[in-house]
Amino acid sequence: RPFGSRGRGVTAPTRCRGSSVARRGDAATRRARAVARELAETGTYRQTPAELLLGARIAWRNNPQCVGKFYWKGLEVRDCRDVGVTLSQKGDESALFEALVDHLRLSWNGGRVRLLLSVFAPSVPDRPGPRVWNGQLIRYAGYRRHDGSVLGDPATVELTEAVQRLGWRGRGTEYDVLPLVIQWPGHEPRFFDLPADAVPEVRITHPEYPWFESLGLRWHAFPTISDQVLELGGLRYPLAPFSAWYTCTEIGARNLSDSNRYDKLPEVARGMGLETGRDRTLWRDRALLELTTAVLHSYDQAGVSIIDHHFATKQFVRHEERERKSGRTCPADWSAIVPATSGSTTPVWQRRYEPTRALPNFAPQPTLWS
Ligand code: NRG
Repeated sequence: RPFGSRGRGVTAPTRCRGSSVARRGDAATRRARAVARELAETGTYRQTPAELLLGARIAWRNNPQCVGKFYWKGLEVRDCRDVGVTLSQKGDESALFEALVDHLRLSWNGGRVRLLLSVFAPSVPDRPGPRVWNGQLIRYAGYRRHDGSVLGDPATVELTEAVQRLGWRGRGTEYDVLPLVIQWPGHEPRFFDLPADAVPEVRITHPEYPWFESLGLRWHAFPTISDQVLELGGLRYPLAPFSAWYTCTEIGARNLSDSNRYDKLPEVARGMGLETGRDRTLWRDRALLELTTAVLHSYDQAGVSIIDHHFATKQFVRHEERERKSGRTCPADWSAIVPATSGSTTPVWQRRYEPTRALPNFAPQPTLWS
């Protein structure tokens, strides 16, 4: 492991281990009784590391939005439940920040991106758990200009403005990484700039078009969803950031190309010499394909884990089969599973899914800043 996860202060996170022994009915009954007792006495209970690990994996398996669930048993969990928790109601934001930075370094893993979830303090009676404002730990700022256009990522304009109201000032480039805003509900938020080594990025080049590099496109190496609450065993963990690798279409066929995101297709098409005056030349489709090709190529060249949508959807179908053999259904939202481009060429296109809501799971929660 290139980066240590331990040794920073008294509340160093520990890793959960899988339970190798199947629990017998009587052990489960004893555990249920102990939980009931703890609940009656304290209004909450503390899950064991094994419960946390298995619960988090099942929460991922239950999530209908994710095409990558084939790997649910490979999820690693960092137990950060005691990080930043202080005797006073107001917890320590700096300790949370350090642990979040560690999460990024561990997930990055030198380019071999890890499937990693860090679980912070749950909400307990009289003390809601900590939150971060950011939808992902690494995201680019979006600055609204006077003429209504946006510099950077239009998806983060409101968050960027909220962070600016806290006193943050970005450099004003197209790819300014937003600071992390950490808040214990009921207390003032604090913001922290991420250190550069925790924000690995990939510059986008094309395998055949040398001019592509001069477009100056880039993206962060992997996503880390940080605004969803983990609902597990009746407890709520409002800060449980989750990292895994990207599918190339998320970046090439959405983040950099959506007309309400970076909107780069016109520039790519111009570089390719396409006629952009008429839809019927299919310039958007052709530019979209080359942009996605460039994303895949660049991540591969940089040695950063990424998967293509054909492989991802084949694995998803294998996951469905495995679930069926285990006697389970596979909750899924068709519109999230079918990739943003070439949908009909993938095996999920012909299939139908039910986005059944099962627990444990990850769920959106209201933003703290608007
Ligand atoms: N489309 C978003 C990320 C959503 C989740 N995708 C993942 N999750 N791959 C984006 O940033 O483009 N994951 O945990 O790997």
